[in-house]
Amino acid sequence: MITLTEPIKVKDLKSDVKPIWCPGCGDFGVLNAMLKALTDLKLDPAHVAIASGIGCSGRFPAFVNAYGFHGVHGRVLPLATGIKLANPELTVFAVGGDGDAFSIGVGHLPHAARRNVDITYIVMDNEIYGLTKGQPSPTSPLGMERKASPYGTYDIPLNPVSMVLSFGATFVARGFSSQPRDLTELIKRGIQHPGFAFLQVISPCVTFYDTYARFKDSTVPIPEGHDPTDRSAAMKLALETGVQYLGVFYEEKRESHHARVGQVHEKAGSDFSLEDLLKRFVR
Ligand SMILES: Cc1ncc(C[n+]2csc(CCOP(=O)(O)OP(=O)(O)O)c2C)c(N)n1
Ligand code: SF4
Ligand SMILES: [Mg+2]
Repeated sequence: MITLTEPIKVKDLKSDVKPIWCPGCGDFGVLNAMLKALTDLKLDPAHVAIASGIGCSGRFPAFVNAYGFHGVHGRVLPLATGIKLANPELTVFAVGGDGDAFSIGVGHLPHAARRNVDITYIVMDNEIYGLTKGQPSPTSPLGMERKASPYGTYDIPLNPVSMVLSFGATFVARGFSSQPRDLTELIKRGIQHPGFAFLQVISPCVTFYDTYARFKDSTVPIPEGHDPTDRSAAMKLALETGVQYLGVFYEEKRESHHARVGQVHEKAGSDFSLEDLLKRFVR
């Protein structure tokens, strides 16, 4: 984490590109919380990189005055992993939507988690495909009736938090875009976590599936006394169906992916040559 000696203001971190999200979109709350987290931690924007997939949420990097890469649909995690490996000094974010993360891109999630890639992954979960006008996503609730599912959806939704816990992620949290102060703190903890920090952020799509009222009534803070180093206790909270808990479910310190990769390269030393490796395996 490379920081500035002088404070930096939120306005300095806003790019000249103005968000074109619909007024009231939850993604505004996530962007504001992210900008506040970056300023609170005095992160040097010249050492911050934000990668994204495709979707309304995928537009995110364009609005921040830092390095950004709007990648292709579902490939944000390989992209962010590559950025971190190439330059471990950077603070790296992966951002995107529930479709990007849990549908087309879901194959990358277990591997980023088990590798403990030192990035903060923020999934703006609106339980729908916003950009493509409201098709059901893997987190849409059973029976959701919208224009693209007029008779109701018939598949049960994925549970992102329990899924990522089972993949061995070392930091797992859930926030809500309409609780900016708590969300800022979660993002700061994710940045400071030296490994894969996964944040599911409830971020309603006011245009195609307005869930503000539902989540206002069904979200509660994680109970005081929860031990975030206990993965089974975290799993129990994640599997709760009556309410949606907000806060840090789980946190564990474990060596990061780039640290281990660095050690292997050091061990291989001058014997390591990509050319030799290719000769051995490519005929
Ligand atoms: C390979 C590929 N398949 C399909 C699409 C069409 N597409 C664009 S965004 C999107 C879904 C976005 O949903 P989500 O990730 O939840 O983001 P949101 O818009 O809700 O923020 C799809 C299917 C695409 N761009 N590329
Ligand atoms: S369509 Fe939905 S997700 Fe996309 S900008 Fe509008 S409110 Fe946000
Ligand atoms: Mg979505």
